[in-house]
Amino acid sequence: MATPILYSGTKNASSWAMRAWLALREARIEFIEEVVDIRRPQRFINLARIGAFSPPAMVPVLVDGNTVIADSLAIMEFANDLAGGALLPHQAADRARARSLMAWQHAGLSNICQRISFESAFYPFKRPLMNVERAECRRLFDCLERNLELSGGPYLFGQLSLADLMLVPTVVRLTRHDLELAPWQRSKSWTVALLERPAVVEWLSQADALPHIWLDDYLPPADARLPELGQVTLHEPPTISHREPPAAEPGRQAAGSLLRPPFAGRMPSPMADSSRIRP
Ligand SMILES: N[C@@H](CCC(=O)N[C@@H](CS)C(=O)NCC(=O)O)C(=O)O
Repeated sequence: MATPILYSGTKNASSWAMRAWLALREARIEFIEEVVDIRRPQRFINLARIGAFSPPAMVPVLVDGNTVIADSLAIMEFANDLAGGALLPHQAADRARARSLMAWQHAGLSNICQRISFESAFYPFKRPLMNVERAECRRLFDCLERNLELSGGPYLFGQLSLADLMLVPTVVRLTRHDLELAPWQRSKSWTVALLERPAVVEWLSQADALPHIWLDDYLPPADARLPELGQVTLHEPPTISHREPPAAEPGRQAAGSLLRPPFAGRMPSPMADSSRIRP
């Protein structure tokens, strides 16, 4: 039988492809990897080629003989099936909990991933996480910590599962933005265990070697407050001020401009489409 082909994505841009790729690797399934360059401008023609055999015209896509699997979650489930179910918990209730976490991530993880692009994990400098992002991280890590407490670790359901793999790109985003994990010691060890897995190391080392993909919406609005984690509570009011920015002086940028110290003059112009979905 022919070896399946995974049409994957640019490694510092495609968190979706990373999940499918990791699941296939961890399930020890042999596959041919075809990296589809999703950077502009070649993005459009390359995705149109994918559209010739996969209606969503997106990556990842796994082609196994006549079977076209056009979604990262479906590829992950397929990998688990081929591995005899080794990548999901054995108990039905645990499997349902694992799939709940996977669905949460697949649906955007309460905006964490829309706000913090995968591309930004590879930038040479990082903006501080905003208050609202830290609050969402607290919600996520409180939940992960409870899972790890229940399972005893080292992974969310004891052994490595699709739920862990699904969250790897988020772990990369957040740890590389220096999220302080001290309040969640079990989760801290869990992130270390995930980031040390050979498949994760292999993907990230290739991603780190690629040219950065600058997105124009990385920086926060100029008037957003960026408080310390200690100031965050789950019930605090929204932190983004809605006051009107002062009018610009003649010949200068308005206060609402995204380019402001400390980044002013240091950001190359954006090269990629920042409007796409990014969990
Ligand atoms: N739900 C899909 C989403 C895949 C996706 O959005 N892939 C991006 C690359 S990371 C893409 O191909 N985007 C093409 C486009 O937006 O036109 C999955 O999980 O596989």
